[in-house]
Amino acid sequence: MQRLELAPGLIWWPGHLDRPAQERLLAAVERALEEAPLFSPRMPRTGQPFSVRMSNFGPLGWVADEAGYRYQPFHPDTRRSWPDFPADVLEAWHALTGWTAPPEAGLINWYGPEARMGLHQDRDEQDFTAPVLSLSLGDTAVFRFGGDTRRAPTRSIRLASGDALLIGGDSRLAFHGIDRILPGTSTLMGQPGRFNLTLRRVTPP
Ligand code: MD3
Ligand code: FE
Repeated sequence: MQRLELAPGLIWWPGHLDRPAQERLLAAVERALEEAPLFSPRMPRTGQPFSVRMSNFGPLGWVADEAGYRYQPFHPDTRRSWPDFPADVLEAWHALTGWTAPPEAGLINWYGPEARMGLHQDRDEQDFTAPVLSLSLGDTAVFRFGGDTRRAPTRSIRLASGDALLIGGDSRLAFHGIDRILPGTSTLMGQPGRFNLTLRRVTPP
């Protein structure tokens, strides 16, 4: 399969998951969401909700509210532990990262037709030596990435259903975001929208 290095440490596998694997992963995500429903994260200070809705699996989940951005072991609304990682997710992590330790956090992002994610850095983890792995399901997204400062030039690629993206090394602190999704570009779900799963280590080695 094609493996493209978009920048040092930023590796893209278009179509890593075939259609049956996408269907299995989608079913696992839907099962997790019955236990841990999508919540609306809010901007610290303002309390303004994100357009992206979220949930998590794994021991730790990323949450955002007036108190700030953080990882915590329970759902912000139900207060229950996050669901376990599906076996397929752990398998993709080990196969693509080569990391021995399993992921600790599995953020589930849901993009409706109007959702977007502004340019940001991922820096709420205590360990930046471990990579981040992203898996996309459903409608194609316009993904933008740049450098370590907000002003650095950016490039865009389209992330389609089944694509995997590994972010590590010199790209780990790159600014990135989702400009928009392209509703109706995938037949995986019966409705427009996109799931992105990001798998991360959070605590120091
Ligand atoms: C580049 N999610 O959850 S995944 C996020 O498609 C996030 O939902 C986007 O950015 C999404 O924080 C992009 C790809 C990704 C994830 C982490 C990165 C790209 C990254 C960290 C550093 C640089
Ligand atoms: Fe991010």
